[in-house]
Amino acid sequence: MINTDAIFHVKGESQFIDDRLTPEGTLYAAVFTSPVAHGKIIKINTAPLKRIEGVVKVITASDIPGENQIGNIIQDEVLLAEDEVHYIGQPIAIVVGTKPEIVRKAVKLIRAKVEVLPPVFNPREAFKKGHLITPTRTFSLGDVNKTWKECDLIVEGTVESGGQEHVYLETQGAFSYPTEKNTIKVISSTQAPSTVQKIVARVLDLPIRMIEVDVLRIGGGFGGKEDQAVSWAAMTALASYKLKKPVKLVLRRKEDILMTGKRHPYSSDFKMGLKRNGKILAYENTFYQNAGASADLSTAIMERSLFHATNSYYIPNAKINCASCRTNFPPNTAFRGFGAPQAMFVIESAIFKAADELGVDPTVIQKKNLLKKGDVFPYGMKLQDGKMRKCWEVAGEKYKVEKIKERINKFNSNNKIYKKGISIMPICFGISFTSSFLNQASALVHIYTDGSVSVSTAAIEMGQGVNTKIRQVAAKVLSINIDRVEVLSTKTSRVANTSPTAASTGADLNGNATKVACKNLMERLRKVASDYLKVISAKDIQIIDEEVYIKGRKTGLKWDELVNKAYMNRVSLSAQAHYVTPNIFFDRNIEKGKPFAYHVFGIAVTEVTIDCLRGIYEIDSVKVVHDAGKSFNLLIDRGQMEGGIVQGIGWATIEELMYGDDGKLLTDSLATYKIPDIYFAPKDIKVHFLKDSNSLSGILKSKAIGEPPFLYGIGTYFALIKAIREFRLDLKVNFSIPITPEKVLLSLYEKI
Ligand code: MTE
Ligand code: QUE
Ligand code: MOS
Repeated sequence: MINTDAIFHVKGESQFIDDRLTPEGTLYAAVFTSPVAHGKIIKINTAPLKRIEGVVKVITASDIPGENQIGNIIQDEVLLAEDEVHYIGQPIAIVVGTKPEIVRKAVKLIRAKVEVLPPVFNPREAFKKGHLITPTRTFSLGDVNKTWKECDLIVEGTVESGGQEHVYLETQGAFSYPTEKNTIKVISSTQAPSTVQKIVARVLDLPIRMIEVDVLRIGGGFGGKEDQAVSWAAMTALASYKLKKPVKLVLRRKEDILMTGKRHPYSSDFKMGLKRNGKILAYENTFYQNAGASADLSTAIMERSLFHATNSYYIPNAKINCASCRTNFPPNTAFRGFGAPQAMFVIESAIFKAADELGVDPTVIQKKNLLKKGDVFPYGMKLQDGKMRKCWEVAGEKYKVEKIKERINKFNSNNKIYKKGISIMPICFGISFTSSFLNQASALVHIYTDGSVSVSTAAIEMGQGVNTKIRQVAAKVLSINIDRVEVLSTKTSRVANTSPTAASTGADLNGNATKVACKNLMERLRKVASDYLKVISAKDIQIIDEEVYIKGRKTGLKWDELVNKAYMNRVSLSAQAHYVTPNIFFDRNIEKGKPFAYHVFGIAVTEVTIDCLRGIYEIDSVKVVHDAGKSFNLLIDRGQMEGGIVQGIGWATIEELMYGDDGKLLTDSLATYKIPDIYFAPKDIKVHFLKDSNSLSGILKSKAIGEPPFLYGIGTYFALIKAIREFRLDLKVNFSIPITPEKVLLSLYEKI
């Protein structure tokens, strides 16, 4: 079944914030932001704006009726700066006027007198100064200190990974309008409508019930529209509350790139101890997370880094440390993988270095330490199944990895200018929000008297196909044609207290809630049928493909008639259901528990070719064996795989954020910040979903698919390093992402 939205997207009929018809009298907002990375505001001069026709109002912090505070997990972020600014692009004032062009022009005329204070951009420097978002945390298993002396080899090193801009197709934005009695409706491009609702209420000093947030769909989020979607919603809500007019704010691409947070850059240390045969005995590391100027989701992201520090390996002695460091960048935020990619790049680097010193291929160490059923993670959870090793075996056989290696060796000895490299990237990713309370969802299902059905859940459709999957679940449980089912917009007045659509849990949580609601409705309908057909027990009634059966015998009663009978008999055709992921918990006092419903596994085999004259490279193929459980939508899951892989490769290779010494982002457009296009994407992406797999707690036995494929992109880094090595044996690897063609070229020829 294809994604319900696909045809509308292609025809340009899908509505994003800026496509929605606006009422007459709609005003537009633009944001005046900090020109310096750290400073004290002396004076803001808005006088020149008085001369501009069409400017209606300039809003600053003093206009806020409630709290000037938008921090969610930690309340450390103002909506509009008051006396200090902490990053370039931090909002200071909002200009509201009759046209988008007018307010943008007006913003440029505002003058800020700011006393510049020294900024900090490096997370290690911030750490030394004690600028932490939260106290450091450590996960540990066994005893690393006692183990080092048992090791034949100990490798140490540092690893860097850069940030990443989300480049969702639809930039951030919101549209708010006032209704009766001071209530405000907010149309927001967000993954977290309840967060937006709660914080808008806080800013306006209104009860949450007076704010309604509605999201039809968003043009991509990738994690960037959880907490980061709040500002624009709050600004438009504040303006419309003050002016009693509809107000719209949709960022331009450049504004979005400059003002919003990105993936967290990490700077990390590792130490790994092994036996000569490649068995890892001990692993210790420290992540210095560059959090930016305020917490946003940094603490939760830091936690996921801790959980994924040992990737797909069993390591009996591990000590994982993480510090979330406050710097003068925009607050960094969720991005597909949520701290796991940064953590996995570190351990894969450690393995690569250890393999070098042992004189073996990294795959020898990878394979030797791969997780098996019953192994314990540093956070205390036991692995429930043996699919990790299964993926490794299947990949080896299916893609004939040894044959590829031979072919590559031959190619490399026959070519001077072009060199090929291959890598294997195993992944193991935990599914569930690591904050257990977030693992809940509700659904509201209505059957109308014509037999058509609407479903409302907490899920946000962002291109990942969750609405299609929910439609499939409803149609399957109700046993009706999928065309009868509509998934409605995600609205806080229909489904309340929602968790963000994140952590890859959208389909699992909301699909399961939908399933429960539909099951309840079916039970009622079977009772209606048994009463009408005078059958003693409703258990003997089946409803299959829109027909009613008694013990397998057709009755002639059809779905629409049955629904109508229920209505005429005053039986409710609406159901609300709540679902919670069973048996998960995590105790942060001892840093142990069972935080995940299950794990997703897979292996990617990546082949690359570099041009050693020019440093440019091509990704020949990425071949994956992936455990998606029992997928019920292979088309969507394949789409998520391909998109995730390419996005992960982008982070590892060409997406490079560059800043001036003053902290100004220089790569502020898609001309200077290059993301993968179709020519850069792997020539060949093969995806094999592991057969005979299922999941007990995923929806309809499937496994979550959203984030894990991103992690395969890390393999491209190591394939490139291997290829460079073929040209230059004495390459000193400095483990650093992204590995741009420019860096490849330099590494091929620079003097060591
Ligand atoms: N796919 C598309 N097309 N657009 C997106 O914004 N976000 C990713 C992933 N796939 C995203 C996407 C991220 S970060 C997550 S957490 C999941 O989708 C969220 O959706 P799900 O929980 O329904 O998988
Ligand atoms: C993965 C995620 C999220 C997460 C934990 C994960 C996420 C998110 C939160 C979160 C945590 C605490 C809060 C809150 C949100 O945790 O997206 O509001 O108080 O928002 O493992 O993707
Ligand atoms: Mo995804 S980073 O959990 O929105």
